[in-house]
Amino acid sequence: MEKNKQRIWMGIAVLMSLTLLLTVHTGFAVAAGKEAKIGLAFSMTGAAAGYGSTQKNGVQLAVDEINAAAGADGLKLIPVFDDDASTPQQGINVFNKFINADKVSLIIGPTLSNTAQVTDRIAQQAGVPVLGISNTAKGITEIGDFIFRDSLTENVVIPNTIRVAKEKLKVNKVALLYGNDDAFTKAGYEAFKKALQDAGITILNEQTFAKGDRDFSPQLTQIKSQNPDAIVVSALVEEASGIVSQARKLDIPKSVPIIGGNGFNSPNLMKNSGDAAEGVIVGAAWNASSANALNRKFLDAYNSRYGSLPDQFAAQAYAGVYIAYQAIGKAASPDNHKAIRDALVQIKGMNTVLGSFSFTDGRDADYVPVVQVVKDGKFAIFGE
Ligand code: 1QQ
Repeated sequence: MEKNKQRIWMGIAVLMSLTLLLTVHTGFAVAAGKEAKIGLAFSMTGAAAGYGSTQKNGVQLAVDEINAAAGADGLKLIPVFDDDASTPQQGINVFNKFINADKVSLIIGPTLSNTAQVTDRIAQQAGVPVLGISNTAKGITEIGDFIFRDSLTENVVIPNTIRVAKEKLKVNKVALLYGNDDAFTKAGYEAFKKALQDAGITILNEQTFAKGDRDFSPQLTQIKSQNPDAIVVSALVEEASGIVSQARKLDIPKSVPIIGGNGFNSPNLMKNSGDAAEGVIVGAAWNASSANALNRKFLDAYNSRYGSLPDQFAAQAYAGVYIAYQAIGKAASPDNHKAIRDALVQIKGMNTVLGSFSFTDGRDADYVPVVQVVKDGKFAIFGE
């Protein structure tokens, strides 16, 4: 009888030390040895397809690193990718599938704010956490307390861009051109307008276009006739590329810079517009030249796997997976959406490829933006 009791106590002691060992090694007290599905809704087709493929690359790289490091006992991620087709309707289908069929721990995406402003309501209602990695329009995280993002908003990035442009380029009067059929391009326009007004810069002219437009010569001809110091553009990369190319074809000289918002942050701008893109100025949440050690490692790993350097969208995706993993790992179980949400709120000063990362009280990203200029076909830090 005594012997049996002793054995039971020994068993308990061994179990406890094993748990302790696992906790010390992985940092995850309870979720060790488990798997968590994450849903990834990216635009692989449609108007925002220029962003989806590098987002997917960034996620895949982070997931593979995490799973390799987790070993046999650690928490592993199972990525479930789906194409949101750049439309709210397809975004809704994908979110419903992630929530009801795949039963994911957390959703990363969708690519566009225009889609997120609809899909995130579904996740909020279901109590499933969402981490946006490229949504920059205002109002996304206000949808509810399950909605987070690691992308800096246009309201944070644009005032900084305009301030630096005014200082360095002596911009006093501009023309403003924006897409009026998209939540992001409209939010970018409003952010630019306010930043320009606050900086005391005159807006000579406001022009609009829509997704899928190919000919911007009517707007640009009018803009040219008013001799602005710069042209300020809020557009997704397809339309941005057309505007940049056609401005130079219409002989608006490069001494009149084009200043863009987040839609310009894709290397597709240079691929599509070639030399015309030289000198374009764009505020961003990340630049490849960031000296942070984690970032150097990320650049090498991405480059050796995909044969190209990552863009801002890949970096935000890669950081997003690590942020999600940390929160899921802290939760009692990958099914406990509320605990994952609560763990996301706690993330402060996390070392990521975006720099030291925290969420604001409003679940937006809190880190420092940069201003870039296109130089020799690449995004360089403006003024360096
Ligand atoms: C948004 C954006 C796009 C340019 C990124 C894909 O910032 O929709 O919010």
